[in-house]
Amino acid sequence: MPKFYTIVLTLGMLIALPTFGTEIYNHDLVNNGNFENELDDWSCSNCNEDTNIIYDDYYSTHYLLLGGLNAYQEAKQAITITPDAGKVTLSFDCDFITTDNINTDYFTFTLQDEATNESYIKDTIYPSDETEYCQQDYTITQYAGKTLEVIFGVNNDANKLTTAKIDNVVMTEKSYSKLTGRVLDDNYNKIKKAKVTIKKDNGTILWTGKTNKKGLFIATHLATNYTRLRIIVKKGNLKKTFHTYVEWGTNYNKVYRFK
Ligand SMILES: [Ca+2]
Ligand SMILES: [Ca+2]
Repeated sequence: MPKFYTIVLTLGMLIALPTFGTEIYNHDLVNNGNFENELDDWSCSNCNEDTNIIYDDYYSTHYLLLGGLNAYQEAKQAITITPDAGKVTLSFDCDFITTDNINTDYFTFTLQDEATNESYIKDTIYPSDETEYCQQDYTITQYAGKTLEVIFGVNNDANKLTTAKIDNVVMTEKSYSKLTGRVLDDNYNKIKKAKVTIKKDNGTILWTGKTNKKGLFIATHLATNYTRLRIIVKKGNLKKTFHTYVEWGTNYNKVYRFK
């Protein structure tokens, strides 16, 4: 663990703030990914709010509809992922609707580097694919720190329209987890000043500290994913190893009891 984090943790406990600095986070990076604010935050080529944002009465939601004869319509948004993001996922809902059978029509989803235009993901659906379903889920953690362009495009030739409905574009960034542990003895009494060491299963130490006068310890920046942690608690002659699974971007409250 970098020294900086140790200092932050110590101060955090002294002044009873749970965490500050780089905290756990678990949030959506896309602005207006549900198109409820029409095309705000999206840049659209050959499309506009009047024709390409549709209100669905049944589901009470707006969505983006791309597709116009003899045109390529495209909507895109640039999104920057935090450099130390723990896990990043991208998903969207999409229906591909075509009356054509020629593959000069298509829907394409592209994830590309804004700086270099390098494509990291390029998925294309053609009329011959005979699907109406193009919901996609991607894990894109490897692009942390980059600014990415999320691009939806629909191309049409002059005859027989092809469209794509797009909604709920979500890029979730999760970083770290936070574990608040309460250490109790056999009689459910809190144990103060117990030494706590948190290790990965392979023995790497992730965090060390002590329980406070309420018998609590607060371990932040546990940068692991679905990892079984060893929580080693020691006070006098008492020593016990507990196990807890943690996932990115999640708060945990656990009780560790000697019995
Ligand atoms: Ca919507
Ligand atoms: Ca066509």
